[in-house]
Amino acid sequence: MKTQKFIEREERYGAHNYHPLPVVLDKGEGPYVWDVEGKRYYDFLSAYSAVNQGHCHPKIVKAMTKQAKKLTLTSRAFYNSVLGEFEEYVTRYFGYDKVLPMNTGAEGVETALKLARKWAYNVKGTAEDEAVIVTCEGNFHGRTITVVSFSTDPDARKGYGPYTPGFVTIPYNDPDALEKTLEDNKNIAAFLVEPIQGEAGVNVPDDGYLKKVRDLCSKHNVLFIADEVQTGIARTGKLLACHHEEVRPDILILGKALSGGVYPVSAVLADNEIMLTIKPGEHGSTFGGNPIAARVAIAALEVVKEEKLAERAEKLGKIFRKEFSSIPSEMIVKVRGKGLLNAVVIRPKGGKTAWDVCVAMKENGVLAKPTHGHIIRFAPPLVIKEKELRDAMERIKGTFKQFE
Ligand code: IF1
Repeated sequence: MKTQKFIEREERYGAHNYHPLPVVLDKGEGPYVWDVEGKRYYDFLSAYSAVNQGHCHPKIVKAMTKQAKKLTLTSRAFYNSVLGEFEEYVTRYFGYDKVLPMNTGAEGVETALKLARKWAYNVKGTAEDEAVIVTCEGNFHGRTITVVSFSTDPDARKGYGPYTPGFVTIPYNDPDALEKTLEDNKNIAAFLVEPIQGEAGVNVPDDGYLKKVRDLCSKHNVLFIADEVQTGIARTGKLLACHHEEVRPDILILGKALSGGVYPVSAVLADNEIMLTIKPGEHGSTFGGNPIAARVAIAALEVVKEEKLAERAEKLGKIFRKEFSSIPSEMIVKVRGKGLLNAVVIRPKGGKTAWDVCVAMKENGVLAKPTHGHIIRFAPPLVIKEKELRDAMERIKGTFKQFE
């Protein structure tokens, strides 16, 4: 069995920091991936929403390969002929004065935290080293030591102390808790929040939550930082999840599908008052804003508009949730989500868990993975066609029937 050989080799030579589903992927195209046995699957994870434009989107791959043959990396010690084009394109695209380009989502989050602290000291007038940033229970913002310092997930946080100070945690989807924290503590610099909590199991807040966050942050002169690394780039049925409530964060963090999953690209957008608090030499990254990343991101964002991915996610997401709600299975507690970012809460049955359902779905040609044990996230590439979505739904329904 080729699959087993690949798995055993990773087991032997690779760190054990993941427990992947037993499938070895070899090729991807649009909503499909193929394993080393040549079997085809619908990808319902999309690399955690990094492949919104579909696997190996030809326009994005072309942009990457063309640039790769010309100039790959200069560092920011010098200007390059592509970065400015990306900076102008992405700031106009999302409506901000400036962008600070990085590579991974976690680096984007770290950059946003640094901007918030700089702004607190240099603009708001908070005493040096006294700035506090509010985060939410159930958050996921990356894996650096500072970011896991404010994680409430023991698996992400335990054993990595000592932790970075300067963070307070409040319940998610609780405007009153935010208001009380902002009233009680004058040193709050910012509130960092996911418009929908991805890792927590697609935790969708009440309608109006983001609007209340926006108003409270404005009222208390605190920065509203939206982590749209996973919810952004059309995933939830709008270009940004914040757009469902027409709110504009002070700092916007993007990653994942900003590159269509072709290359690590992240970006932090903000207006001048915030962005210019970081002066030359005060922050950076070797690969941040490199020519390939810049070309790839422009192409990835063009695809979002050209292929109307937000509208697709909105329409197909409604079909997904409607079809899922009609599956008569005791294992399905509820389905929730927005656009094509959805999750199903599973009730174990006869010793069978969400993991067993995912293994069985794999056999039926659909790849998805549980998060936090009993929740399965379903997030196909936004380019999936309606008939492909319905075919995948039939396979998912058939899987649950197997557990009846
Ligand atoms: C893993 C899930 C986890 C993110 C948000 C920042 C980052 C992420 C809202 C950091 C990354 C990835 C990381 C990956 C699994 C996946 C994930 F939520 F998407 F499912 F872990 F929670 N903000 N999420 O979702 O971006 O540095 O990874 O580019 O670490 O296992 P990154």
